[in-house]
Amino acid sequence: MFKKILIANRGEIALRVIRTCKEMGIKTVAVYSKADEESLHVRFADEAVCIGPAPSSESYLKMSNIIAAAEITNADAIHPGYGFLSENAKFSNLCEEHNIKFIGATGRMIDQMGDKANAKSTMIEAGVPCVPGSEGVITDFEECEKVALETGYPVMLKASAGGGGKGMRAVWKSEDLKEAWDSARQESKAAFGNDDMYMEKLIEEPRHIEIQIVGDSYGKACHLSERDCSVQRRHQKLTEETPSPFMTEELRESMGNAAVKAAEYIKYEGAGTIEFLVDKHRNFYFMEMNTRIQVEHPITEEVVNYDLIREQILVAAGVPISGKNYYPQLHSIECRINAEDPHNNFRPAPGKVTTFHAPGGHGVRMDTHVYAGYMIPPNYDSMIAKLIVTAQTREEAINKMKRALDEFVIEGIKTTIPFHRQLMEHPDYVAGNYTTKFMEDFLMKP
Ligand code: MV4
Repeated sequence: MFKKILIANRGEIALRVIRTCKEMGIKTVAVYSKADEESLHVRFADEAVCIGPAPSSESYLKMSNIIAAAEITNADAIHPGYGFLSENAKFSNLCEEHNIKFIGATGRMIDQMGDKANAKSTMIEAGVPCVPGSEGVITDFEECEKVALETGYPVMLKASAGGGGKGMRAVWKSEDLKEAWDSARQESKAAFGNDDMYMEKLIEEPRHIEIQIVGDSYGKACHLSERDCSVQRRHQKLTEETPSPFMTEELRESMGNAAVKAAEYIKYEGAGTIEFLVDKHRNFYFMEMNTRIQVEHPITEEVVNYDLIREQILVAAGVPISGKNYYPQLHSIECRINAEDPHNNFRPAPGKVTTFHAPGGHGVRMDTHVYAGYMIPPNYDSMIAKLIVTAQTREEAINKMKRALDEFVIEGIKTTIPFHRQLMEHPDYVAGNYTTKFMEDFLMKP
């Protein structure tokens, strides 16, 4: 078992990993930028190393500085959290070259699943349902036209290097295809240095339902059921829940088995998520695979009573998984609290937190690094807390979330608390009747 783990991340996820390490008797090393000198993960860790100035490119993305920090503190493993270098193949390989265990996917696996067209071809081989469309990457516009006719409009053009909606275009009629093809490739080239495109039949008003999986180093994988992440704004998840209000036991079995089949086919090791699009007829299709722990992992932990960070560490240390699957025994909802102003188009609102009163009580979990007097740096992601509530039923969970949000006092900056409070009263949300289109029609009341 590892003696010392360096956490190559910041904020709430760094605290999350440090907490589980402490429970496992594993020493911890925090890395921090100059802007994070006063951040909690620095204080909670056994050791802390400053790896550079505020900009991420000079600190949390600076591979050489992170490896150096691991070397001088003699860490035998690195946990990357999510974001930053968590899905960077070069960094995963660099850790391996330095004999430091990367608690995540291998560089080869990251490359294989990060190339979306390749990931899809792999899933087709594995027998996982995929959206009909092109066989891999489209070479030129002539083929693009041909595939669109074969697929049938509307179609979705997607960047193979993409993710999160960049380089993606919905095309409803053939006369719009050329402009979409050119602009999507241009956007993808600019964002990822790669303009490989693939095409799919457009799934109208889909739900985003993802399956948590864990694979061990003996070729075994299991699933821990679903998370419904359909409430998104500009491809940013705002709130997630499990079980999905759209799920049936039969659909959960089919999606869970497909996710385990995919994980075992690629011999996936560690925690991962298979994202699916689900249409109104409850057909599900592979969308993307994430080879990291995700922001929303706590709702799964709460309903199946399982520590996913602990499992990541055990699997990385060569411990086999039990092999059984996990099904929700409760209902859990997560609200992402961002330093943004929901009354002003969710624009970022960094600054100093003067008051921070976190909610508590039965079934309330608060994953945050923020405290009264903390200065929210403008350099990083705007998420400052995850409020997670868990109850016997969805109705009780929604009531608990309303009560917890009413208790939650943050002064000195604007936050998305008012948005979440209104969401919990929105009739379609309360009815569980929402898709990825939901936020397009959501209007904040003053
Ligand atoms: C789709 C789709 C409809 N049909 N693919 C958005 C980013 C990336 N995760 C893939 N996405 C989509 N792919 C087909 N064939 C609709 C979306 C989509 C979406 C998916 C999940 C969550 C939110 C979304 C918001 C807009 C579009």
